[in-house]
Amino acid sequence: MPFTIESARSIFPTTQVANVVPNTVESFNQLSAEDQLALIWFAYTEMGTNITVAAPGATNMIIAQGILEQIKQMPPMAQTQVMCDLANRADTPICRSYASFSVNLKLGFWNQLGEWMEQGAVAPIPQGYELSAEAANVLQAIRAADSGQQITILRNAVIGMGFDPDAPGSYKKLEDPVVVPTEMANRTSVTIEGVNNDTVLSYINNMNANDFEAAIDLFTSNGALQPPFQRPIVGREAILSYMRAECQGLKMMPEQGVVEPSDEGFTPIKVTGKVQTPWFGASVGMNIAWRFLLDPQGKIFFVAVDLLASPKELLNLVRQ
Ligand code: 45D
Repeated sequence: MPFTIESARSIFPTTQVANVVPNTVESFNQLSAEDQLALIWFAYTEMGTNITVAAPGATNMIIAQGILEQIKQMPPMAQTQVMCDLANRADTPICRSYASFSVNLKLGFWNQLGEWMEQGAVAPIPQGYELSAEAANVLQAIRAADSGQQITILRNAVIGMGFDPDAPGSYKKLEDPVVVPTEMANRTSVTIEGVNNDTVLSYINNMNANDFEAAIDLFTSNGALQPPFQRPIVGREAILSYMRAECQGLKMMPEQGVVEPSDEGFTPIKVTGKVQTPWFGASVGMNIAWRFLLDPQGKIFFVAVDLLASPKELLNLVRQ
């Protein structure tokens, strides 16, 4: 076999990804908890002027409701302490529960706290809070990023909070409710300039229909999916649970692509376009590349999803 998962990761090596995301999150994580909370507050409220957050209906907020109510009943100082604990990854019962939340539940949790902070029901960021010089730099980096990069920075900052007793990400995550795939009659089908490969088209169409079982059937049994800035997730079962947790309600709008000649039967295909998350709907279109490697049977051996450095990258379909 000419490829391993590791070597497949570097197909289409000229693809420029948004390194501003991991770099900014890394600097963010060095800041004090107070700076982190204030910075996210500023970034979030600034973005709020042109973005409407719509929490995905499928998120099981019930699981977080008890903790949210508990926080709401606390005196303001204690509320601030809970939020600082989350940012500090302190070992507290609330921080442990938070770590067990799914990504969507973590976002929904903070979204609720944010609303309450705005209404004054939960301690707000003190008026006139002055960011440290380092934090001001991080905020500046967020302002300079495009909206798709901004929401990815916010998301990655939020999912790293809380206390995971073992290695990061090792906590068994509570699962989001499974959504029913879109009925056949109501499904959409995409066209991609330069690509009419059935596997690629079915992948996108099934993902847009939340039909993860059908999407997973397109992978080889040891196939892998690599999300932006992450290691590949290997094997159908692992990919399926990832999709159930993180792909509900995504809208994928591929635009163009290129099919490379095969190498011992393995075909590299790059597709670029936009993806919308249910959290922000049509107000944020993320610039995305999919780098597929299909095996000789036309199954997905590997697909990387990249958040692109700039819109210009949408046109980078150069051959390897
Ligand atoms: O600390 O083909 C306050 C895959 C202040 C799958 C706050 C994919 C205090 C395969 C404001 C209250 C999934 C990889 C905090 C494709 C404080 C595939 C609150 C790609 C924290 C295409 C902050 C999918 C809040 C992609 C509420 C690229 C922040 C999906 C909320 C990307 C932030 C989705 C939110 C993204 C961020 C979603 C809701 C980036 C959501 C981001």
